[in-house]
Amino acid sequence: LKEIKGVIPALVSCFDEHENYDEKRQRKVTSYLIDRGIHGLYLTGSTGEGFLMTPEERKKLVEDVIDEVKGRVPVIVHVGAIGTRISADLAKHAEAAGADAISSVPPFYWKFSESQMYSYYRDISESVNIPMVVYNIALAGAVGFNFIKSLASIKGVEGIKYTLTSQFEMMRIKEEIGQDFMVYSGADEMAMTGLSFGADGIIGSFYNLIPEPFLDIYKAVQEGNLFAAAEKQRIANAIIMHTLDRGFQVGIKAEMQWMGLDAGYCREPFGRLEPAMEAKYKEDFRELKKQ
Ligand code: NAY
Repeated sequence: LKEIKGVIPALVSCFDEHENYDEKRQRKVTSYLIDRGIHGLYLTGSTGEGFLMTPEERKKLVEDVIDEVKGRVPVIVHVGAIGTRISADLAKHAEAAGADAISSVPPFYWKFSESQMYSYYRDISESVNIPMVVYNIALAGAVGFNFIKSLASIKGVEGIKYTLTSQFEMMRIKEEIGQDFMVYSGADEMAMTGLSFGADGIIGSFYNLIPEPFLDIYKAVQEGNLFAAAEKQRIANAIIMHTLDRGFQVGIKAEMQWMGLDAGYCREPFGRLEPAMEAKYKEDFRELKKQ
């Protein structure tokens, strides 16, 4: 897992106007992002609308993307589902398809106990020989520091994607679990501070849309140039805030289209951009992009 670092888009999943998975668009978006210099890809996560896809669709997307990537960048596959059996099956498939790592949110909805969540990560990790990245996000019920520590003792659990605003924990994870335990910062609007607090990489939605300022931020933080990194973050955040107003899943795909990259549409119930607001939204985006 130590090789996977830097700017990693949580890749959008491409659907056509009838919500069918669209391989052609998916391959195009994949190669386009690699050409723009991103360092890895994270598939079928929150941005990738993974929970709105069937396991078969998830597997097909994973195969297509890995085939398109052709080893140019590492690929992490999010295999999270409520049930261990489904996740382990997705994990085994990801490994066979050539993924470099898997990742998962904890099982959610029924408020599973820590011991149940522990068995979930243990059983999935045991089913494969590639590393697991725990995905800590409030949407699935965030887990606390002590439990992260206990998950880190499972063979195969080698990192965490930390999508919470309590960034001081990233530093603590590195200090108490070990510098080799990989930390990926998951809040795009705090990429700069996440990296400054010791994250090895950033995984998020907006690296599909505007990877450039984040590639600059990553480089600037590595060089210790925090003021330059903060300035790039400020510019990126104006676009993030503008997009969050409309719901980022729909907003990002619309904006990608305006930049000449057709990533298709979202699955329902995310909906579409309302035609009445489209012109103003587009104009504001163009202005922000000029910065
Ligand atoms: C994934 O799996 O798609 C992600 O890593 C997405 C992480 C995103 N967080 C949430 C809550 O969805 O990229 C962030 C987020 O869109 C961004 O920080 C804007 O708030």
